[in-house]
Amino acid sequence: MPTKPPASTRKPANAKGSQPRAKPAPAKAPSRGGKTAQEHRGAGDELHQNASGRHPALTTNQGVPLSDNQNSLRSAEHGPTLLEDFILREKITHFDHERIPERIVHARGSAAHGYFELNRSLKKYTTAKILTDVGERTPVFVRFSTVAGGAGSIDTPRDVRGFAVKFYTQQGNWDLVGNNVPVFFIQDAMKFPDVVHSVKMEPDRGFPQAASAHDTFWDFISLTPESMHMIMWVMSDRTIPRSLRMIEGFGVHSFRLLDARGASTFVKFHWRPKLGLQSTVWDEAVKLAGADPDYHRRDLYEAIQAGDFPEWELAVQLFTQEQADALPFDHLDPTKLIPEETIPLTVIGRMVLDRWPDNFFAETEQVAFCPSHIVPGIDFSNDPLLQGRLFSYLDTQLSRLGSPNFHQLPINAPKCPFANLQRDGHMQMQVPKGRVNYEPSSLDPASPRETPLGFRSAAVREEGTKGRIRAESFADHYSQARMFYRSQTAPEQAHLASALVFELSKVQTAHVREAIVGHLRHIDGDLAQRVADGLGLTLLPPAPPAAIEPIDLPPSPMLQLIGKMKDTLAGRCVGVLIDEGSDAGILKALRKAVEAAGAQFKIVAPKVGGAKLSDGRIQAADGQLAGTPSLVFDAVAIVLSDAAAKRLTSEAAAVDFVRDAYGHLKTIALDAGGQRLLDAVGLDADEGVVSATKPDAFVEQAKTRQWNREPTVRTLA
Ligand code: HDE
Repeated sequence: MPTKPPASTRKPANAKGSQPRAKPAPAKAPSRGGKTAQEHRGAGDELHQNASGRHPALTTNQGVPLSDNQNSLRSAEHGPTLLEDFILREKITHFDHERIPERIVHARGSAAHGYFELNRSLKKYTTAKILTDVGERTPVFVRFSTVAGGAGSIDTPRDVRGFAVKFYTQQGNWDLVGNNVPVFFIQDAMKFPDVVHSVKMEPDRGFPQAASAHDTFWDFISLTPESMHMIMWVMSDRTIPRSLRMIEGFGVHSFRLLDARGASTFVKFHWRPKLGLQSTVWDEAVKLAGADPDYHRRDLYEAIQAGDFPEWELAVQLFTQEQADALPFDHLDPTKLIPEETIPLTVIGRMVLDRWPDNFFAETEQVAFCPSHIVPGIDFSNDPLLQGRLFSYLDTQLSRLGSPNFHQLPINAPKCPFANLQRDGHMQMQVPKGRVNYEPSSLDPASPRETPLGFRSAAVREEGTKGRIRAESFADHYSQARMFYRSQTAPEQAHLASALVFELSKVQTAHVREAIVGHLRHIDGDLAQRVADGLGLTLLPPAPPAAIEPIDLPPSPMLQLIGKMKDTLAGRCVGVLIDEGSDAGILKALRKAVEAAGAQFKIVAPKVGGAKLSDGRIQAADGQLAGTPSLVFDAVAIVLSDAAAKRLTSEAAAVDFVRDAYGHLKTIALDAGGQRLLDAVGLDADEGVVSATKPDAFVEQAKTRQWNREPTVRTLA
C-alpha cells in the first residue's frame, strides 16, 4: 500500500512513513461576531486549522482543506498520475502563470513606500491640493529602475535610472514618471521603439544584456544627432550611481500648473537627494555586477530596514510663456534642459521613503505608472515626447497586467474615494450594486455625477497646419551637449571621455565608431580628439553637417556631479577587514567614529563566524572575505595582527580587497598589519591612506573619494 506522510508541517517534504495521522485538535468555536470573511480566511473552524491548532490549514484556491501537499494522486505506487488530481492541477497551473510580461523597458526595479510633505504652497499657481496644502502628508510609492536590462538583470550597468513616483493625493493619483537625467534621447515619441530596440540585446544573438556598449545602439545614435546631449549625460558618472538613495530625479518635460481662473504657468519638477549625489567609478561598477547583482536593491532595503530613511527635496522651476520665449532653445524639446542658473529651483517639499513593500510582486511588479495620471491643477505641455507617453503607458499596463481593472489592485487604487460607471472586464474585483450603470440618469439619485471642482485642461489656443512636423526650434542638437561637457570638472570630463572610449571599443563596426567621433567634433574639439586617441584613430573623422551651428552657452556648474556630492559619511558604509588577533581597541575606536558620522560599520573576516580579537573576545563578521569585497563599501579599514597579515598576503581575496579599494579611490585606514598587506600589493600610501589609530582623520578623509589618486591608478582618455 502506498503510504502517506502526516499532515504536520514539521515533517520533511516527501517523507515516507506510516504514522497514524494526528487527530485535529477540537477547535474552539471562533466568534464570528462582526468579522469580515477576509479576517476569517485561512483560520477559523475546525476544518481550517491544522492538527496543532497553531497554523491555518492549507487549502485549495476554492477553500478546500488539503490533507496531503507532498504527493500527487497516482493510480498505484508505481502507476501514472491521475488527471483527476484537481489539487495538483490547480497548484501547477497557478505556478505556470506566476510571471506576467515584464516591462518592455525599466523591467529591473526596486520600490518603497513613503510620504510627501509640502512645505511651501504654490497656491498662486495651482489648485492642486498636493501643491497647496502645506504640512499635509501624502502617501507615495516610488519605483527606481534601470532601463535596458530584463527584470533579473544587474543593478549596476551604465544606464539611466527611472525615478517614478505615485502620489496618492486627495484628488486622485498623480504619477510623476521621471528619470535621474533631465533630458532624453529623442524628441518625438515616434522614435521610441527604435531607440529601445537598438539598446536592448541584439535580436539575432540575444546579447548583450543590460548594456549600451554594442553596435546597434551606437549605430542608431550615430544617425540621431538629437541624442547627443543625452549621450553626454549617459556617458557621465550619473549613470553609474553608488546608491538609489543618492540620485536626483527629473520630470524631464515641462508641465503646466493651473490656477483657479484657469491661467497656467510652466513647471519642471526636480528631486534632490538629501545625501547628495554619489557615483561609483566604472571599474567598480563592472566588478559590482558580479560581486552583488542586487547591490542597489539591497542598499535601499537595508537603509529602510535600519530606519535610515532616504529623503529627497522636491523643487520646481516655474516660468511663463514670455520667459520660455526668451530662452535660446525650445523648452518643449525634451533633449533640452533649463539651467538652474537661468531659472532657479524653488524647494517646495520633501519625500521620505520609510517602508519596504510587503510583497515584491503585488507591489513593485504590479505598480502601474502612467504620466497620464494627473490631478486637477496640473496639466500637460505640448512636448511631443510627453504626448506620446500619455498614450503608451496605459496601453502597456493593459497588456502587462492583463485587464482594464488594473487600477483596482491595492498598489494602484487611489486612496481617495473613486466612483464611475465603468463596469465589468477581466478580473473585476468590485460588485457594483443597482440598476444604473450610465450617466445621465434619473433612477438612482446616489449615482456619481460631474463636479465643478473636477479636472480641467488648460484652455490653450492652438493653430497651424496639420502635418508630420519637427519644429525648427528643435534643430540645435549640439549646443546643450557642449554646455554640459564644458560645465564638468576635469575628472568628470576624463570619465566621460573614457566611457565613450569603452563603449565605442565594444562596437565592431568601424564606421559607427567614426561617425560618433564626428558628432563629438561639434560638441568639443578636445573631447573628440581624446576619444579618437583612445580608439586609436589616426585621423579625426569629418563632422556631419549640422542643421544649426552650435553656440557657446554659459557653463552651468549645477550640472556637475562632483559639485553636488556632499562631504559626508552619512548614509554610507565602511568595511573593516579583520582576522585572528586583530587589535580590539583600534576596532572599537574606529566603530565609534564611523557610527558617530552616520555611516554603517561592517566587519569582514575570512570566516563568517568571525575572529578572536586581541582581548580574547570573538568578533562575529558581517561578511565572509571571499563574498564581501571592498567594492561594496565606501571606505575601508584593515586591522590585522602581524601573523594574519602575513597569511593574507597570499590570499587573493585579501589582496583584491586592498587593491580594489585603492583603485576605486577609497580612503583606507591601516594598522601595522594592514600596512604590511598594502606593501605586499606594492601600493604607495597617499593622503587617502591613513593610520587606523587616528579614527577622526580617517572619517574626515573618507567623506570624499580620493580623486587625486586617479591618475596614478589608471589611464583615462
Ligand atoms: Fe517610459 N515607458 N517611455 N520614459 N518610463 C515605460 O511603461 C515610453 C520616457 C519611465 O517604474 C513603460 O509601465 C515612451 C521618458 C520610467 O514602472 C512604457 C516614451 C521618461 C518608467 C514606456 C518614454 C520615461 C517607464 C514600460 C517616449 C523620463 C518605469 C513599462 C515617448 C521622463 C516606470 C511601463 C515603472 C516605463 C514608454 C520615454 C520614464 C513602455 C513611449 C522621457 C521611470 O510604457
